[in-house]
Amino acid sequence: AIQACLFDLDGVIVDTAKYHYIAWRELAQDLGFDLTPEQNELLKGISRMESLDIILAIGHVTLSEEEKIARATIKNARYLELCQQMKPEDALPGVRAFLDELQADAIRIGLGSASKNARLILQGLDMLDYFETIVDGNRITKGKPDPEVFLLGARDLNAEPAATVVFEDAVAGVQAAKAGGMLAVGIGERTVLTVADIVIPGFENFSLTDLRSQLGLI
Ligand code: G16
Ligand code: MG
Repeated sequence: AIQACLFDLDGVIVDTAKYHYIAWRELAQDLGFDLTPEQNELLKGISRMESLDIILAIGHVTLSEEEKIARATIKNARYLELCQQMKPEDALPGVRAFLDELQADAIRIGLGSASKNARLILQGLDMLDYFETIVDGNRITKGKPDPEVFLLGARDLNAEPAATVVFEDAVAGVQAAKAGGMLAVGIGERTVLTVADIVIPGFENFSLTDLRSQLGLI
């Protein structure tokens, strides 16, 4: 039986990638180069400082450690400013209904995100109360694809990894779930999320019964 479900934040609960993209693109342009939407894809699920390193490599720019921290701080301030527009209606379609179903079935719910802003974002969506535990970028020492983020989440919820389902839109996140011995539901495309147990386009018209049957649990 499913004991717990762990959710990634960006790309699963809400589309914050569009705000990350605007803020990262401004940082790149300040340094004299552009960042394409395709390049932004590479940053999904990746921590802030690792994302910066990838962007600097794209632009062939080298910065001192101090300068990197300063630029990342400006980017984050801009990102948070953009996130202020976020309202409860911005939760991705079907997510709330799916969380309601899990609660009604006493399946425990946690968040596993690389973001250091996870709490703020959930607050903006008015969704904090769904999550019994939040494992975010402030708590982990190793980013996805390391399983740490999800193993901590499962432990917090007293769930066995094999009875825990992870919902992830990023390749690194799906890999993290599988490395932790969990069931992985990819949100996106099968061709991209190759190691997921099942892949769905999103939570619209997706029920707990669908989850169980697609995972072969009933
Ligand atoms: C998210 C995003 C990443 C972002 C990371 C860190 O991860 O997908 O693009 O770089 O958080 O975010 P912040 O700068 O807010 O700490 P996830 O794991 O929620 O998809
Ligand atoms: Mg994500």
